[in-house]
Amino acid sequence: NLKQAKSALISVFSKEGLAPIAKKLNDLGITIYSTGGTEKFIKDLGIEVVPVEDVTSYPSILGGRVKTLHPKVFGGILNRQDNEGDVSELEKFEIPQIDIVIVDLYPFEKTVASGASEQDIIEKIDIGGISLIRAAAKNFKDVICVSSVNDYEEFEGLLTEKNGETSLADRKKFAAKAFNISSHYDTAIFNYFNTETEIPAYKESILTGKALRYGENPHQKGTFFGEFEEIFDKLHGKELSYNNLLDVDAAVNLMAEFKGDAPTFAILKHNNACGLAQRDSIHQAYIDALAGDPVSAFGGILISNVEIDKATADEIHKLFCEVVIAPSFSSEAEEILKGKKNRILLVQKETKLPEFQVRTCLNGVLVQEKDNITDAIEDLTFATENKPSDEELSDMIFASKICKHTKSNTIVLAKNKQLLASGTGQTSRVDALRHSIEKANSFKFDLTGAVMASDAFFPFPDCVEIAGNAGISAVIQPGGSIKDKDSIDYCSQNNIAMVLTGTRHFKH
Ligand code: 93A
Repeated sequence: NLKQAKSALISVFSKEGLAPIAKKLNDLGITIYSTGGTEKFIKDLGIEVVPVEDVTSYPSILGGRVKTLHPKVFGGILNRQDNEGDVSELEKFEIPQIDIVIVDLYPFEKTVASGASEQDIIEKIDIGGISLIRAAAKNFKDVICVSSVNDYEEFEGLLTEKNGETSLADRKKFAAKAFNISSHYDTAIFNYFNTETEIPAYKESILTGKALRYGENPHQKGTFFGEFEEIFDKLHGKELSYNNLLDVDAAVNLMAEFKGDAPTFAILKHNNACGLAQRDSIHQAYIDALAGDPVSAFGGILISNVEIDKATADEIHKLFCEVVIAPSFSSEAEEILKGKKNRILLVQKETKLPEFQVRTCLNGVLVQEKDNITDAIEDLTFATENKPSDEELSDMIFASKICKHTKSNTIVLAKNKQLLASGTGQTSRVDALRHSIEKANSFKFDLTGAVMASDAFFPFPDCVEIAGNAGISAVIQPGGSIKDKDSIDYCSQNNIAMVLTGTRHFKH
């Protein structure tokens, strides 16, 4: 793929270093085409040169703004020599083949640096020259592009070495240099224009995701990067929104805690469980989950750990809810739930969920392992003399699982495998507890004999005091505060059982 050059187009702002090149080309019998000032310079060297106007049959116009921008010039550069159509078009339109393009661009950066006026700076935005460079570099299979004075020596060496021939590798290397020049040049122009604005440098996304209707709010754009279909079969309903996806994520992670357990139903809002119950039938589990907070359930995300049957679907159908997730739906249940056009029905497949979590942080990302510890009865330390009953023990584990999947600070109150109330995402644990008690009271739950779970230790005995006054009889918490003893003593004196898990479950 050596190629003998027969013609060259030279258009350079700085004529420095050009003389030996022009002479070399002339010695090799290469025809030189050139623009105004460059043409005069070469002619003055006593070297034969064809004005580009002779090729285009058009004068340089608009004070030089348009001199090489012509199909006869760009056709001569961009034609593919192995393409019959291109070759015959060159003949038809009398376009000369151009094998070498030598350009030195208008000195844009230097002009900006000199403190020139805006008008002078704008005039130094090279249009024709940059186009010549891009065209020649694009067509490196046939054309060699010399785009900088710094490359004259290397180029002259090539000409000497191979008597005007160039290899494909040479041409591709010079094309790479050319795009380096053109990209740098345009970046300098961008930087100049961007001094009064603050547009961040454009970066093309390296990932392709699924554009969502919008992000968290309608004025935010949003995209999902992931394989939704790996985890779910979508049976019905509208497109999932950004918030739906986050709730679905929260729901499947929460329900993973109850995999293989008795029928369990959860209702989530804003990523937190607002209702959750475990019963002998999924129908009853749904009814008792809903009873936990029928107000929050409106527009919620529903998830079951077993198949949803007709009886359950009949109940769910009375509720306005966004998404229903289950490992399967009976055919009758599916029909019933499809009765609302927008309601999203998802069958969760047996896929394993990812082991890592990623989120943005400042100008980077945070990656962490998932919280994979689920508190179990055998891991508990009994802190008080008075031991919890079996019911209290299993309620505490139940509450602790919910706690783990609720935004910190969290307090979860539960009884008889039913979530009574939780305080979610509060800045103090006391607030979380107060909120949960108030909420449970508002739905007329009797807290006597209820259990309390906390996602982190109690720094003071205030929480157990408030809980004790509300009738709570057992407390599960990680422990580890230097003042653990204050909380434990209070429990001992007030006939409250306390167990320690040793594991904190913050969720931010
Ligand atoms: O104003 S331009 O953008 N319009 C053009 O069509 C054009 N073609 C080449 N400037 C153009 N050039 C530039 O002219 C070259 O990049 C080079 O910097 C300069 C050479 O002009 P002259 O040969 O007249 O000194």
